[in-house]
Amino acid sequence: MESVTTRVTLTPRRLTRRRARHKRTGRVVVVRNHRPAPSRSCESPACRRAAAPGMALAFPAMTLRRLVVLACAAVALAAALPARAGPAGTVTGTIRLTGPAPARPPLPVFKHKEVCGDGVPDDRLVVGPGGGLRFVVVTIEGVRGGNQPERDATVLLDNRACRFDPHVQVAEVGQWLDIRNSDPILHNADARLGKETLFNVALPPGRQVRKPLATPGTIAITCDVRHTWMSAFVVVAAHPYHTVTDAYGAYEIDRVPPGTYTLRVWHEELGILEREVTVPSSGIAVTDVAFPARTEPKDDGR
Ligand SMILES: [Cu+2]
Repeated sequence: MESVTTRVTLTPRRLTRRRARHKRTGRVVVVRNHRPAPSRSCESPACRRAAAPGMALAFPAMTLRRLVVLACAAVALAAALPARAGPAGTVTGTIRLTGPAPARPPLPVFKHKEVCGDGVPDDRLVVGPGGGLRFVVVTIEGVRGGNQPERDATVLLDNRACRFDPHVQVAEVGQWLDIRNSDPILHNADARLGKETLFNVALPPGRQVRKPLATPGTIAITCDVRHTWMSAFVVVAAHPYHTVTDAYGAYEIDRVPPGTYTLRVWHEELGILEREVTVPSSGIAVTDVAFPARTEPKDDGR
């Protein structure tokens, strides 16, 4: 068979097809290196260098540009993050109620039964497995030189199924409280810090309002639309060393600078307990706390 030589320029995919075809016919194909034509938008010096013949580049010009943008974004993000200076430990443990768990029947509903039903769970004293207490606020007091509060963050208090959700939460000074009504009925949020009324807002269905959290303390919130069973607490801390216990009564506070501090435990009905805790430079300090049993629901006069 006569051999024929042809000079062509092919893309890799077309080259593969052509080679397969001429392998059968015996025709020889001489292929020059294929180089994509420079983009018309390639006008910067860096881009022209990338497209110049003979240059061996690891990334196309557009990828380089994206890498530069990503690097700048990473530098800006690192500058925005709070400093994590020095060693830090973790404080963990369980908050329990001693003795048998008291019976807490659902709170009776007097209004809007078509939405709320005949009763709602009593979140004011929730005892889990092993006596673990839910909705206990745990804070570490006396940390000097630690992280500052994370300002401008937002926490949410929802009105859902005729309850405030969550029943207890912690925020930090300088943050915002969003209050939303996800129910198809009117609610209200009457917020008090001690004897001072912070705000009192009506919440028609679907409405959401935002309030500043400017002062440390425990904010008690109720619904004045004759929903006497509704209550919530927002504890505003002046530092980031806080948490709320889960359904097992467990808690964990991490990134605490080493030192000896006061572990403060607050429950809306059981009161306040304090323990000394020594945080190591790394690792975990375990501190369990137990409240004495109390069987009678709190009489809040409502
Ligand atoms: Cu309500």
